[in-house]
Amino acid sequence: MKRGVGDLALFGGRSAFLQPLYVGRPSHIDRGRLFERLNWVLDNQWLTNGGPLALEFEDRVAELAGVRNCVATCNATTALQLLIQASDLSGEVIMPSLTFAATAHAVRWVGLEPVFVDVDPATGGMDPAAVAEAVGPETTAIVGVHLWGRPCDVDALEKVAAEHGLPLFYDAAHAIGCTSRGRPVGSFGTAEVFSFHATKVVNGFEGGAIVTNDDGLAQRIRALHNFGIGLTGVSAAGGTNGKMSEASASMALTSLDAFDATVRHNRANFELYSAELSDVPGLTVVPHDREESHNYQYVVVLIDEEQTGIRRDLLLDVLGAENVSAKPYFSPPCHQLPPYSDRRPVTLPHTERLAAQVFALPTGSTVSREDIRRVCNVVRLAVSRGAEVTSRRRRMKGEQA
Ligand code: T4K
Repeated sequence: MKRGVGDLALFGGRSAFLQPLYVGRPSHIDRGRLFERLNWVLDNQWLTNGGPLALEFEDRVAELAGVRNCVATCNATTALQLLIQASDLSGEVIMPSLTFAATAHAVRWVGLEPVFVDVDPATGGMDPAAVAEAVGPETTAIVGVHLWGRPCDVDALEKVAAEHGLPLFYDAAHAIGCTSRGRPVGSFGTAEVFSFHATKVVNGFEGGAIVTNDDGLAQRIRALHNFGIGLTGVSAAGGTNGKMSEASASMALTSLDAFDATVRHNRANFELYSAELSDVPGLTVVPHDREESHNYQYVVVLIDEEQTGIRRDLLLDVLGAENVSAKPYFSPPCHQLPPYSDRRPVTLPHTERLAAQVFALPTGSTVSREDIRRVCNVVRLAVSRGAEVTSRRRRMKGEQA
């Protein structure tokens, strides 16, 4: 237990953790079941190209999302590209800037232009009023992001999209198993995209999926993710190789088997973090709607520098010295990142404020209650003595210079 600022590892104390504690550590996996599936794949001698395990995974994800179609892919970035390519679009795509760069890069990679809009300061979700304002003659689609697994204002976005006759897609990379008014994420808009990257609550080493009730769209995506084979319509679009392998499907199915247990663990972690940090002035553990289902895969915290006297990045340095790898998801926001920052500058005040305040703390099934108590001990100490930590750090830097 650290009691004074001098105990912090940044100032010479002993690190709270011998081994690094990561955000995004892959969750526990039933190795017996995984190896059983991999053995089956090897016996079956069908390793990719729409293999039986990838198809089984697609059925299970479609059911979870409450839709008719799921196409599993090698990752979510490719899934977003496939979705846009299969929709035969050109022009500008309205999206939030407060997201992982992949959302914007996927759009740009297929020759469209991301147009960034601000978020609702209370939720971090894309602001539907800002979307309505941004629609112009070049707008070809809207992409919402269920940031940190918190669903967007889906009804309001649906309305804006319908008014302007635009397709509405969701980047649901964080949001498998989450609901909005009891309806599962995956069933909103024209189509949604999940990520099954190693760091996600369901992981296929790498992996992604597009889910939709649009049968024609699903058919085109299925063809495009296999070099365009079987396409007659938009065959000019060619195709790519975006398939999920049977090795990934083995992992993804085994991870999906553990989904409920992983979420229970994540939820208990989230509640412990909230209890430990709720009375620290200037810190907010971003809450989840208790009426809805949530996967709790990110524990997201906001820090108010004015109230605490310590900047988010200095707090991350404090944690880093303790061997705790907290992550500023997502900072800088996309509009401040190359190649987008080279364009005409835009100002998105709520996005910029949240991006300066946000960080994610380690969670997942490998993070124990004792780990969380130790992380919270450091966070409480550094934040409650924020001004002292800041001035000591400045002195230290001055002495080193
Ligand atoms: N849209 C959104 C909104 C997204 O957040 C993402 C991805 C995408 C689209 C695209 O999905 P994919 O194409 O990836 O399917 C990580 C992930 O690589 C990325 O998938 C994820 N979002 C993003 C939020 O997080 P980084 O740059 O933070 O990765 P990295 O290597 O720093 O690892 C993150 C943490 O996880 C570290 O603390 C280390 C730990 N880790 C990582 C890996 C790979 C492990 O402990 N074990 C591992 O195997 O992007």
